[in-house]
Amino acid sequence: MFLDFARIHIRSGKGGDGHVSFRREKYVPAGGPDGGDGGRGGDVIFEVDKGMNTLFYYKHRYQFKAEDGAPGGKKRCHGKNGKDLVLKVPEGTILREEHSGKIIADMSAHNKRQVVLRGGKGGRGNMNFATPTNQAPQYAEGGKEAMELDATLELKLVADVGLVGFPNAGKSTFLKRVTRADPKIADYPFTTIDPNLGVVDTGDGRGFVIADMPGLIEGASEGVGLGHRFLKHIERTRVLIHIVDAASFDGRDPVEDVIKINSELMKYDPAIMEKPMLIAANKADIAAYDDADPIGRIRETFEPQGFRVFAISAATGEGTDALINAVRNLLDTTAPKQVYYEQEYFPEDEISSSDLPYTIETEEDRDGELTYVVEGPKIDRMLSYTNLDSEKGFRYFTQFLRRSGIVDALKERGIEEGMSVRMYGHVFTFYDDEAGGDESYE
Ligand SMILES: Nc1nc2c(ncn2[C@@H]2O[C@H](COP(=O)(O)OP(=O)(O)OP(=O)(O)O)[C@@H](O)[C@H]2O)c(=O)[nH]1
Ligand SMILES: [Mg+2]
Repeated sequence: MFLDFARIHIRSGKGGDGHVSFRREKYVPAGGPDGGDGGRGGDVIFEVDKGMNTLFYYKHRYQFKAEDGAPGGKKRCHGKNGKDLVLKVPEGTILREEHSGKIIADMSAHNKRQVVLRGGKGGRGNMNFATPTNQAPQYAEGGKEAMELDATLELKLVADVGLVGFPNAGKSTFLKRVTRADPKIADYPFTTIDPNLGVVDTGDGRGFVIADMPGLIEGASEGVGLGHRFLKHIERTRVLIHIVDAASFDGRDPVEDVIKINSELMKYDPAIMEKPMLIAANKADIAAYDDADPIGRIRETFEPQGFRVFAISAATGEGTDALINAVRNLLDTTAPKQVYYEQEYFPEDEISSSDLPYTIETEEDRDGELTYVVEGPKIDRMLSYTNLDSEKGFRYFTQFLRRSGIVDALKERGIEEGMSVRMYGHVFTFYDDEAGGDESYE
């Protein structure tokens, strides 16, 4: 079954916790800290699978999760890294953040593989925290949080040829005639409600893919009818066949029909009308007997405008070979033009400082020195994605602390310059520089 839309929830792996332990050797009464680091959480990666052409796999699956990193062990043992989760999608799949609709990844053109969510870093074991004043650190870093988000997958069809036209014009009948596809055909409008794909076998190995679309109607570019949902699929096709019912009995004029559809396409996206378009005057088996000569009028109107017009009967097959040949030749001379969407949602930047639960506690050591301990999931996450060793990263982090009100909250709790602040194993010395300078990092 063809499916061009799915909703999923993805989550990367959490980093493994760092370990707290101390070396135990014969004859060495108190060994140094030897707690190892936790493993990295797995990434969530999207990858194009050339063999897939539908999102059906995602119809009944919703939760996708990469593996968590394993905790560190004693004797400096590094926890195992979590396995990445690789999600296969058909070429032309667009991944969006569900709530904003922003694009995270367009799996087309050169983009065959994209890391979408990074796993959390492993926490450092206590072997990293020995200092001259504290040779037996009792703490280790927790593994960093995973990232998760709700996403939608949408398949932009990658067909060479798109069929456009009013409902009932004979698009599906044409697809069935020239390919092995078996679309639903009926003599009432809006028979087709999902795009159908078919492969034209030209016998010389140069086959191509045709996409049959639901019929368009006036106002489609503004969302009227069903067809507008599928206009986006037409964007990626290279050649269009505009199928018009030349034998329409219900008082419609085929020349007007072609003009109306073209104007909807133009309104939706002028680039669509830059694609080569062939006009197929369909139902020639009946239209040929019409005294008003509809096929002649279509030719007279559109050929001078540079369109090639083919009289065909999708029902009998008459004229379809000539049309298919013309399409084949056009494809040979038109370079594949692809629309590629740039990423506009970066999961790692979306960690906002608003809505930020955190706790502040104080610890007193034997000498009565106070350490402020600040914890909260977003702080934890922030630390896992920020490189505090780089000046830029450190500045970013301190700005975050200030913006989020944590600095003010610490002051309310009576912190003074020179006191220590600990956040998930990182120890900072507090300096409040009124001019907005940075706390320094020990
Ligand atoms: N006589 C004749 N009838 C045709 C021809 N092509 C299609 N029809 C008939 O026209 C009706 C509509 O055909 P479809 O192929 O379903 O039309 P469509 O363009 O796919 O319609 P939608 O899916 O609603 O957009 C059906 O009853 C077909 O049998 C033709 O060449 N000659
Ligand atoms: Mg149809």
